[in-house]
Amino acid sequence: MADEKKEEKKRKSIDPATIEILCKMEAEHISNAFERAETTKPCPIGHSGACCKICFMGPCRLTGKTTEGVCGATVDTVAARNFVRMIASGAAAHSDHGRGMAMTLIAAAKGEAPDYKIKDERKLMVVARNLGVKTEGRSKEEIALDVGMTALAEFGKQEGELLYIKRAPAKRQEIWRNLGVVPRGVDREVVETLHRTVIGNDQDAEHILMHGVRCSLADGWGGSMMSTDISDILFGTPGPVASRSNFGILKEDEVNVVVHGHEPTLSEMIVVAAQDPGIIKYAKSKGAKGINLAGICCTANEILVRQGVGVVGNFLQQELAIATGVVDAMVVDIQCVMQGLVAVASKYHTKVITTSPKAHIKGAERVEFHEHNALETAKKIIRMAIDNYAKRDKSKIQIPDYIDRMVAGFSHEYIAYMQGGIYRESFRPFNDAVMQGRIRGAAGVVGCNNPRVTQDDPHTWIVKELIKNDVLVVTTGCNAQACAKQGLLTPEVMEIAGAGLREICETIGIPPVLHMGSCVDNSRILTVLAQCVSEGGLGNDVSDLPAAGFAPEWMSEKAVAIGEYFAASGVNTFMGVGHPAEGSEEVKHILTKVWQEKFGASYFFEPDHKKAVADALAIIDAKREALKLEKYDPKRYVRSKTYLSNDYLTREQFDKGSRSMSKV
Ligand code: XCC
Repeated sequence: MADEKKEEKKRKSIDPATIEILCKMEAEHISNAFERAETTKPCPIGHSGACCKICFMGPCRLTGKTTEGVCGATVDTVAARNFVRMIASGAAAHSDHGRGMAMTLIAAAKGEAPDYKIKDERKLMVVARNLGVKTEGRSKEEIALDVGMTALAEFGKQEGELLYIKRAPAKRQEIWRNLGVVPRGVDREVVETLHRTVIGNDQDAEHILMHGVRCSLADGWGGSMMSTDISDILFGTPGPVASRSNFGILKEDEVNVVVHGHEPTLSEMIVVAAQDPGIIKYAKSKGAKGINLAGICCTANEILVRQGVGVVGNFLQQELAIATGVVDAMVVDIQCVMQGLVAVASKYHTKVITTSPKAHIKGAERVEFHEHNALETAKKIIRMAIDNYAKRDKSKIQIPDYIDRMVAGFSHEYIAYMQGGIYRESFRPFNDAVMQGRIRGAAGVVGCNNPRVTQDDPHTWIVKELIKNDVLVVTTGCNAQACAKQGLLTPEVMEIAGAGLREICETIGIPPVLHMGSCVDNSRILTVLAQCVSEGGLGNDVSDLPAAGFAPEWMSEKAVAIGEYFAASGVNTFMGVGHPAEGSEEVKHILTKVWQEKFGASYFFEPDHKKAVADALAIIDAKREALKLEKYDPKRYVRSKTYLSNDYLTREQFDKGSRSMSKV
């Protein structure tokens, strides 16, 4: 019977630790997202983008014989409107996060947030230059203040162009200018998306979708990019760091504090507070051996890539983590936090603590976080967890014995550094390897979990298939965490990589799957693409590069915004699960055929992940042919006998103290 249950659960996840906890929760009659996905089927009309509820004459369900809403809106208009509203929400989420980072930088520069310091001066100078901020003869605080103010102004800018657009290749900027989609200010594009899609306004699918592009670019090349840059300035630019993942990193004899959400501001302080001798002493006074900090979703990625803090799991594991019975506090900030956490926590001793002024959950405890007393708040939260430690019900404890090793923290700066050292950093070796056919191409595999597909299966199948085919993979978000759990973020994965890719990775000293950070750090991937173009030899635009993007298990509106800005930046992008505008042939046509003509890349929604990879490889080969590169031949390069050593973890010059406190 137990085996039967396990077999049934295997359809839900490929992760044995997840399966073990799903069986436990079923035995304890505790609901979770996997189970709710069984009982709550998607509404077929909303699922296809054909439900219009933007006014109160409806909602109008454009299905069957109903071909227009009460106002006369067609399914194409309705599906396009729904689609760009997803983009607007996603862009708003990433960008509001970016705005928060700019405000933290300003507060730090003014001395109003004494617990935050400028950790990466080198990055501060680079960002200042990009934003046109003067650096000569000024203190780092003065520069940081201007960087923060300039970034903040980008959100509310009404005219002109976002400053970071200049980081895209010149040809791409021209394409955007000619199409009229260069974003002005981040907030303006989000607001205009909502305005255009109000009842009786923009009613031409292509016209609506073109503004969706503008809005998404304001996210990728605006809010998200600024968020990444400022996080690096405040907390350090990531470099490789060893860590571990999955439920096995939770400890039975220590106070477990799990941070979850997206922002690094509080979690960075929790990392500091967890090492405070007074706090550790307090934990010991309550019978615990110490404090074990771990993360879920993108808050986890933020403190993983900078501090080496371990990852409990990705999106679908948040409720399950509590069901191990050993999470003393789950500290959440913004985005991707399930309301179901509170119900699960009510069956255990776990405190769910909300911290953001923008997000509270009914029934959770609340400790509102503000920058000016950050460390104090972090300590208060950890003390709450310590006080809760003794309340565990020992009969309910079950920690699956799965721990996976990983190496994460590949910022674009570090990847460039590995290809030439501090004085000659570049993308030349990578570009040369692509030109010779040793590396066939590159792919970004990113995005969420979705219980409508087997958790982590499409994610990791795609990554493995790509590296087998000599395609270098960069990853972020919940895909990165899926990869971690399957051991795909270790140097050993070189064993399954194609010979050419393996040879180059060994030479450079990087694994074939590079964890670049959180979801806002998809902006790092945009920067890498721009760097590959400017390095030369692979065309003069992103759309010339043999590259592709995937979000095989997406569920969030943020993922739709990300996919859109990748496609509009010239990367053919494959989303999994299903098409949110399935009900409109016109929208599907525009996102694929018309986008291909306008942007040189299509926005595909392909639920069959095996087909998506086959299609992407065909596109990569076609790009190679258009560039007149060596035809890719998997047998051309043989496997070398050498093996990558682990010494790339000791690059002290790059580390510069930013990862001195790994929890592993
Ligand atoms: Fe959320 Fe960023 Fe999606 Fe994961 S990948 S489920 S958005 S945590 Ni961005």
